[in-house]
Amino acid sequence: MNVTEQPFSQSLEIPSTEESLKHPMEDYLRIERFPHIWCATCGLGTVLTAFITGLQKSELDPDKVSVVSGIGCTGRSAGYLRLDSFHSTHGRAVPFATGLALGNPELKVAVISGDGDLIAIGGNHFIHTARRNIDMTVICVNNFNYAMTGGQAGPTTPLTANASTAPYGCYEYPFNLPYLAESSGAVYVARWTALHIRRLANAICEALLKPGFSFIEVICPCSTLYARRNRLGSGLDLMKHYHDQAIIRHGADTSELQIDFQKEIIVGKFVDIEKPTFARKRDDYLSERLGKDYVPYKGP
Ligand SMILES: Cc1ncc(C[n+]2csc(CCOP(=O)(O)OP(=O)(O)O)c2C)c(N)n1
Ligand SMILES: [Mg+2]
Repeated sequence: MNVTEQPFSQSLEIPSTEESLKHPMEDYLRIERFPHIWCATCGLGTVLTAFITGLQKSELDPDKVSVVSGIGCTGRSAGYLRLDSFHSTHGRAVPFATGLALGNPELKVAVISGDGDLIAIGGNHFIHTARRNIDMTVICVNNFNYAMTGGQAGPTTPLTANASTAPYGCYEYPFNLPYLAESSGAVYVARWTALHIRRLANAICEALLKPGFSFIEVICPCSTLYARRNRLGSGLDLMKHYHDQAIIRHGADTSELQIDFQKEIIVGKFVDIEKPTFARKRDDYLSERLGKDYVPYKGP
């Protein structure tokens, strides 16, 4: 049969209405929870898209991937993913994820949470989990403030930036997160912005496949609080700022990655090293010390 004889829909392969209405990421999303709570031009949607893309690229079995979030706008990410996902308590996403990773070594565990959740209330858990090189990927969405609770200053708010608890501008020194992660022991450290969607997705894929504690900071627009209080326009204006001010510098010295208010943002992959994970180190060490008396834990 030549082309002219084919029925129209067959020759052009037009999908059925049901198929065409299906979102390409629907299988990974809890659509029944939509509409989501995020503001217009917030960057969290693109981060979630990058996460799903990175997960697909990694070819990990979604049944063996678990995502944990803490509290906050970013903390809602886990709940929108159709995976074994957990919305844990404030600051406790990382210890919750540690329990999952150690209890079931077959799982790949990822944490998606905010700067306040991971680095303020959860800061101690963060550094010790990196130190122990627990096998997990931590994605910190850094919008420079506690967005959900009204735009308070947090541990990453840049000097001079306005926040609801810093009406004359922030005068506390912020953390440089890639430096904190590397010096605490992370084996993979990268920073991207919500604009670098493809590079971010690739980094997420790499981090998920990396054994040990991997860390990605994502600089993300908060349009309703951070941008408004600082008169920076909409989330789209912040994306334009990332476009103009982000400089890709792979392998940069993490001690030089401080972010100053509305100044350049160094992005890239900074650390990618090999180091035995907590579980590997424990098993090797105790097998050597105890011989046959030590039975390594293989999971449930
Ligand atoms: C124990 C406890 N303290 C305080 C809060 C209030 N609280 C909810 S979200 C949040 C800040 C979250 O900030 P961040 O992690 O940066 O997330 P964002 O909303 O900016 O994405 C705070 C302080 C809480 N829920 N529980
Ligand atoms: Mg925040």
